[in-house]
Amino acid sequence: MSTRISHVKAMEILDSRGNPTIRCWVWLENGSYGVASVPSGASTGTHEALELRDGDPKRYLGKGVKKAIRHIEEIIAPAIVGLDALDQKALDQRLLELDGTPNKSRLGANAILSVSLASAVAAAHAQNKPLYEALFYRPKYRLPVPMINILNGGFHADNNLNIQEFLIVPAGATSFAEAIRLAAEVFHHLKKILKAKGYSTAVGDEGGFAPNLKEDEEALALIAESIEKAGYRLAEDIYIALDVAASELYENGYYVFKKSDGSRHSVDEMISFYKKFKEKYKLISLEDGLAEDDWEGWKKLTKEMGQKLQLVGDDIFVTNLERFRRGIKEGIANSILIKLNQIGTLTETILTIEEAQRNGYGTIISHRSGETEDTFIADLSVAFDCLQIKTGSVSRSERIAKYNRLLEIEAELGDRSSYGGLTPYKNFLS
Ligand code: 2PG
Ligand code: MG
Repeated sequence: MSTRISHVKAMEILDSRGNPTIRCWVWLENGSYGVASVPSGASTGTHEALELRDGDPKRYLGKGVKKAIRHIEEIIAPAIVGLDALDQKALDQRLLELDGTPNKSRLGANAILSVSLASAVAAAHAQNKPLYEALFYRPKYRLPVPMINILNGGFHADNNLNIQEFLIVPAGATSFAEAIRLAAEVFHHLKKILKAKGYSTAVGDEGGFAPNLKEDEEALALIAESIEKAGYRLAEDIYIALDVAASELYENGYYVFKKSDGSRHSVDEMISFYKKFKEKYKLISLEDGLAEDDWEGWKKLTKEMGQKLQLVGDDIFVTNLERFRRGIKEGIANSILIKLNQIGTLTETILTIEEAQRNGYGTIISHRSGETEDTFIADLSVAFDCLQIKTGSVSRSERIAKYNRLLEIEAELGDRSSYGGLTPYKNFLS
């Protein structure tokens, strides 16, 4: 039976922040089909591929995606009908040609990505394989270490924390299921501790708590305390990581703590904060410690801390092979955050993952702060042996959907799987 694409449909749905996004269906001639929904960021890098919004103030405050959907149905669909869904590269190549711009601004990266992913899902269904296996066959797979954002700040919460994400990393667990259990227990202990101190236990965009605190560092102390209260050892069972999302703090060469006291900090001061956090809280991973175009600062940060700390490039690389290659050449970071919608096709995303792996960079598959119940990224992380995934807290169903999918994959694989554990951090443990 033929795995050629027969038709494509798309519709406007809502993401976890109540903003419109795209859900797309790709059908094959043999009757199989795939569905995919695309996410949307808040702290987006300026070098990301373009997310096309209608800009019509009468609908969804300008955030509608009807134009992107029209592009799918009127421009993309007629051009891809007849292509074989098993040949993802050819499909994505056709999508790139149809768009013809460097940042997918003609058709919209949201439109293009939804088709690219829905077709990959359709191909998996047609072959009657789980998605991870259809994406990449391995005799044995490794489950990623979850980086769980249990305290939210920055653009993801209306509190006074400048740092966007405070994450726990249960790398000392022996399985993915155990990692999730540890994380959930710490989450509940953190809630109790916050409550006892009279802090808010309401959650932010990614399901982590979003209290007002005395200062950012207090979040680290509270998390360390909740790890201990839960009966685990900091930096043995569970580590702490940060995503500072520092592009959002950057102004005229300084990093400004806009959400708290408005103080300005140089690159050197930022690096000394990170050194203190490494020392006091045994920080294992730091994402976007500096801004997206602060290449000189990043070089310095990597030189000074890259031997003992995972330094993750998100906004600076934006999953873009060109920017990432420049970073590799200039000795910037030692790990890359991978977001499908920063670049806009599955094939380009895979090329960036493979480039990272060839160059000894860590790879973290990531959600966006605006998500849907789509679980594609869970399978993606397993298929390409990425060893780390960042997909929010252990609350809010759009986050849990990914963790639940990984639990399912681990159970389904049984002896054919192992857990990433300390492997991705082996250079940073001393
Ligand atoms: C990030 C992401 C996801 P956003 O900065 O890493 O956590 O946030 O999707 O808002 O860019
Ligand atoms: Mg980030």
